[in-house]
Amino acid sequence: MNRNQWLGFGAAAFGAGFIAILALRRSHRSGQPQERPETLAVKTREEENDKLIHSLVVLTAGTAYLTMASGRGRHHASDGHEVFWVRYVDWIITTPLLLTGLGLTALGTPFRRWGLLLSLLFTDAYMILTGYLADEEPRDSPMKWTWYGISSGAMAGVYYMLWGPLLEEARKTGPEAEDLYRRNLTFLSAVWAGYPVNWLVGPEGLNLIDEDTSTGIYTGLDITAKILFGLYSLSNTQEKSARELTAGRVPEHELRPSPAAHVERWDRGSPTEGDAEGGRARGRNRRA
Ligand code: RET
Repeated sequence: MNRNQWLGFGAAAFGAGFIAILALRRSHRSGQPQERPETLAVKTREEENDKLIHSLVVLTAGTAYLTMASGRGRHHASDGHEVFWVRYVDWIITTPLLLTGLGLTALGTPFRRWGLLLSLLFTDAYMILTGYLADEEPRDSPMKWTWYGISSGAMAGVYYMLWGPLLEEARKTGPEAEDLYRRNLTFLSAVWAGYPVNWLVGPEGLNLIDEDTSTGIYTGLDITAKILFGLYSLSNTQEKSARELTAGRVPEHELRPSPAAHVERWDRGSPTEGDAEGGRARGRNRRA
């Protein structure tokens, strides 16, 4: 297939993926404990988050593919090569959304380590921006490799935060959250690693593979990182929610539609009640 056929295929796949993600329901799952009609009528907060995040990701990517397939979303850099800038716009929107979903799986609530979550999203956006700057450089310029190195360093930072402090937080959230986080993280880490490799061997980098092949690989990676990952992550969350709802372990304020409003507070404890660590531990327990 040539480049334009791949792009058209991508646009169609994202259209279908968008519908598939919106249509995925807990009730259709077989081999799960039988749910009562009351629990089938509601969603958990996590299910709602996952469905919204993954449908926005797929919608964004589908728009980028349609733009590219219709011959737009690209321009000529200073040495005349084509830059598909819309890819970077797509990635700078979708990758932070994907990491927010993963981060929420680990933390349960963003308030626990919001600085960490923000740093993760910033480092990720920085990785995409510097990758774009690498693509803008003339193909024989040493600055291309400088930006590529900086972007790869940022990617290492993203992996460090995901496999270090966030995995630790998932452990504290509970065994089910840790299991879900580990599975989603493994999937995501494996697929994301393909992007800098495709860039490196493609026309942007060492030019070992041609434009058509490279576009085909990006299409496959994008479908896997967004549609397949979205369906995988959402169905994992739905299974976890089904177990929790059947066991009556979901508090009212976590249900959607929510019967009661709930304000999350960060309780550090008063100075007379002990040290800062004590306050933090109490905050954690109250949430769990
Ligand atoms: C670039 C080239 C410069 C070096 C690095 C890169 C990494 C890109 C990544 C993109 C991920 C995109 C995803 C999109 C789908 O939602 C910019 C290719 C490190 C990791 C997951």
